[in-house]
Amino acid sequence: MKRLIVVSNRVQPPSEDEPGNQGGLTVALSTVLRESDGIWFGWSGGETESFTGHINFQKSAGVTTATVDLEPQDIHEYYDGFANRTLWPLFHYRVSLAEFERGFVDGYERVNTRFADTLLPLIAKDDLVWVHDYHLIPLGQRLRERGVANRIGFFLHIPWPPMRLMVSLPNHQELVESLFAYDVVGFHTHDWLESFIDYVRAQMDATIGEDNTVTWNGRTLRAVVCPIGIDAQEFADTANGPVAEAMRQRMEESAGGRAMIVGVDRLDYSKGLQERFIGYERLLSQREDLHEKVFLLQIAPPSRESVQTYQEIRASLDSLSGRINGEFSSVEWVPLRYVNKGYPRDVLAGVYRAAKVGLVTPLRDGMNLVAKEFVAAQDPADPGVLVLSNFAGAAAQMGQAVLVNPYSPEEIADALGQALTMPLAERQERWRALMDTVLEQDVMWWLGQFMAALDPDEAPEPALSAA
Ligand code: GDG
Repeated sequence: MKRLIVVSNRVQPPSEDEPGNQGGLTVALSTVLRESDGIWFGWSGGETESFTGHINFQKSAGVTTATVDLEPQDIHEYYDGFANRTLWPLFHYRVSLAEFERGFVDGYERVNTRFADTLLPLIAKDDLVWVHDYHLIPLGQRLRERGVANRIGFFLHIPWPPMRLMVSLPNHQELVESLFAYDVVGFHTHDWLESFIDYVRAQMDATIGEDNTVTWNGRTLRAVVCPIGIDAQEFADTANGPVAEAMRQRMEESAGGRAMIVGVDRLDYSKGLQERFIGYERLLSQREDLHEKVFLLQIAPPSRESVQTYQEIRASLDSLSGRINGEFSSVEWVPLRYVNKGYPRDVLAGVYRAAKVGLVTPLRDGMNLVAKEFVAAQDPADPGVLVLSNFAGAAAQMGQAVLVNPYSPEEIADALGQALTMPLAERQERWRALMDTVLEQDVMWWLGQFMAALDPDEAPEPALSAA
């Protein structure tokens, strides 16, 4: 087995103390890193006055991590700046929220170069290198410039925008050209892959060969569709476990016989929270019969709080939730419970299980793991209903959910009405089909698909078009 080097902006090592409380990605990557004696490299999240390239090695639950601190200016320009204020909004189709500043580009290039210089001595001849996400698009090219001839793969966790949006990025060409340093470039869905292919065909005159191999300027990459999953069996077990069960009971008691609709999202404008609240408000206006009988629990831990657009969306949600509760609450009923904090995964599993409806309505999402977690946590005998945005990558695999246009308050209200009254047999039928997919195309499946494309010598390559 070849050694794997994973590179991502932040490193999320497995925890020895709380093995049940880590995300599927951590579990999956850790398995391969442990088995291949690999390294997980990235930013520590910490600051240093002056970048030295000092690597902090640690071993956690058998996984070696290697992290570096960054300068405040790096964090401002690379992370808060180009990654989160330019690429994130643009790649989520929100050009008007994207900020284009040369200083951000400089910081992004600088940090990617620093990552490459620091990582270079750690790479041995046969290592496989796997770079993750929009923070690090140019890293492969920086490594090639330093003589790295290893197989290098890149996986994008967020959407790839349509070509006509992509060209609004002043340095779009340079950024996309740098992807040709990779051997494999992975996307969650055919839609994102097609947008990428449209771009390279129209803007770069690249040649598209069989199996989405793309050749430009003498370099060939292979674009693959590889939808990420969760550790579904483990999550289902967690939802059946004691912590989740205690939480489910607490929720049931506090619901007092009312049907719970649940949303769980990082507080981010891509998740469609404002539109969701307005859709729920529409339901309450239209359906007086549901008053006192339902409530929406929205868990939304704050994220990227130093970015202004995130402060604005938080303020807007504070005001919307106040408006909804002000208008509809009674002395005994609060229709919207809006919570700005996070909970441990096993507690979350109990919350999902207590819910009659999972409301997942991002305006754009690369995949969306909450949709899959909600399904995995349900009780097969009495499963809740998933209401899912058409514009989440997950919709490509989860057609048995009640699919909605997340921009339409009417569609959200109608879907909630349908979900709340769906007969048991239909709920079971839809859930079984969703659960089969979530179990089959889980996070280890995703990892196996990508690794097979990255290292075709090692494993016979399975079909990559299952989604
Ligand atoms: C990016 C892409 C893609 C949320 N609140 C709590 C909590 N969470 C966990 C959820 C879920 C994860 O965070 C969020 O994952 P998503 O996939 O929904 O969204 P992003 O963070 O935007 O992730 C996305 C993903 O990368 C993977 O490729 O699917 O499209 O945007 O696991 O459960 N976890 C805990 N407490 C919380 O309160 N423990």
